[in-house]
Amino acid sequence: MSLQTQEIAKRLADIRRLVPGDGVFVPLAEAFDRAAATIDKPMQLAIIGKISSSKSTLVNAILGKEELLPTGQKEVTFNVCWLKYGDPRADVVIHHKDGSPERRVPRAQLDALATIEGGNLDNISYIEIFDDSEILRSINIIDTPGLDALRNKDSQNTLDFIAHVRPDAVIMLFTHSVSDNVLDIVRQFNAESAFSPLNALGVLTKIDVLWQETIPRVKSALEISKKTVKGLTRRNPMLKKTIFEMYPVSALMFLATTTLTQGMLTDIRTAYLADTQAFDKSLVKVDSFLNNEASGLAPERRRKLVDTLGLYGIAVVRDAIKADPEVDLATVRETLRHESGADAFAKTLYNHFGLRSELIKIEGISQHIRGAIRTVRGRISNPAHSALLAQIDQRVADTFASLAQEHREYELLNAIYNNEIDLDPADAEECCTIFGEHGTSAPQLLGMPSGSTPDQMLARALERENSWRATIAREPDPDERRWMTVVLGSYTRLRLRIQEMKYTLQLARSFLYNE
Ligand SMILES: Nc1nc2c(ncn2[C@@H]2O[C@H](COP(=O)(O)OP(=O)(O)O)[C@@H](O)[C@H]2O)c(=O)[nH]1
Ligand SMILES: [Mg+2]
Repeated sequence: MSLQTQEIAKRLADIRRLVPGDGVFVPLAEAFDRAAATIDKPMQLAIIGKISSSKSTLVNAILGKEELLPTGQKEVTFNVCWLKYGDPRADVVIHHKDGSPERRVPRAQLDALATIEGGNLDNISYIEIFDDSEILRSINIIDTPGLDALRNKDSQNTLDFIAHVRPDAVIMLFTHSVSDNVLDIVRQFNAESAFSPLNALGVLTKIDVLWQETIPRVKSALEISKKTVKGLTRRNPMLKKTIFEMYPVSALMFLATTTLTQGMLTDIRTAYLADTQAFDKSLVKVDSFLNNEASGLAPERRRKLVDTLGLYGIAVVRDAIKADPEVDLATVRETLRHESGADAFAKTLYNHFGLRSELIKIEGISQHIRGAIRTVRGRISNPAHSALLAQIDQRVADTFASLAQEHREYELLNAIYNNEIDLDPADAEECCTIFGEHGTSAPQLLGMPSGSTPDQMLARALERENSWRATIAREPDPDERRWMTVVLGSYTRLRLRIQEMKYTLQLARSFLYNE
């Protein structure tokens, strides 16, 4: 927990003491108690979408673990899995709906869930799984079974769980055949909670399948799917209000950047060089690839390639081999990563979500408490209660005011990404940089090479401050001045932080090295 968050936690605890625990104040007391219980926990990120929309595969790919979450149609996949930071060798914990004690079982036994639970799968509320991937330190990932009208029970399970946990953020998965069904879900989520571009990302999944279905295949899956995304957002304006951006991703290929082996790369090279024409032709359909005897590969190896990469993944690897027959595994993995759409998606996941996980969480807490204040206000009839509530309201506002700058940055970024504000490209780029989209070290925020000295950085920050101040002074349009002031505020805050760090560094040097 950062110092800022600790400070907020302390202040909220102080305000909580003012809130009576009974009568009309109960919802507010509950909101404060909930805040106290969650503020030091990692951000909770839920993955939602229809069944088989690639949710579990995407989570495995993000974590770089082939089999962490079961995929396909195994029984486990019909349950909510809550991924937390911990020892990957630890038992998984099965939590029950009826209050019966939780059950710990070795992770390897998860596939036999029905047997473990004596067939009573309906009684499972969620399954806790531990892993040591770095991202889980700040973000817990909640993989849900999927929201489908056809599987009403599991959908209800997901909704109940989400209502209970109130995730701070979501990734919503869409397949290219986006049905009204998914949009209904989005609508439902929007009504029930506070998802907005600030805490929700969209993913158009299985773009490799989209490529497979598009004839002739002259464009890459990314190019084809970018069009699909555009069409989708144009036809469904509410998507824009609900998610930050929709990223096209093939989770299978993203995962293959972990699972592709040297042996598989060699197999593709062998098969391709054995008969290039037969190989190219076989990429039309999965069956043709599996039946391509000219490849010289045993059938199970062909199967393995399709399962790991999909046809499009194989085509991408083939193209890499075409361009350089000696291409190595690391290069191929990098190409796959790019063509899978993972580069753009992961960048946003880390920069937009990961680095802001505390802010997003605190935003959620702030909204929840403010909502509770409004509820209580609507029920109050006693003037003394009314005065007390006003006092609490003021102190809550003061507490969250320190977040104002970060929040404004966040909103402005959002407006930039959604084209709601028309900046010239250089200004937009500067905003993204100073707001941390390219990394959050001081040199990165300033767009300077690492290794720049504190004095160089101070000079740069000051120069940008002065330049923005002058621009603001010349700007007649108040709307323009508003976003410029946010940028100016960011430079000022950064300059003060660098100064403070420089001073601390000097103290440390003199103490440690007598310099
Ligand atoms: N071709 C292709 N198949 C995928 C992709 N992602 C997942 N799959 C397959 O689709 C099925 C469902 O995936 P899963 O991750 O279990 O979906 P979930 O139900 O949303 O968790 C599995 O058989 C996956 O191997 C993808 O990007 N491309
Ligand atoms: Mg799943």
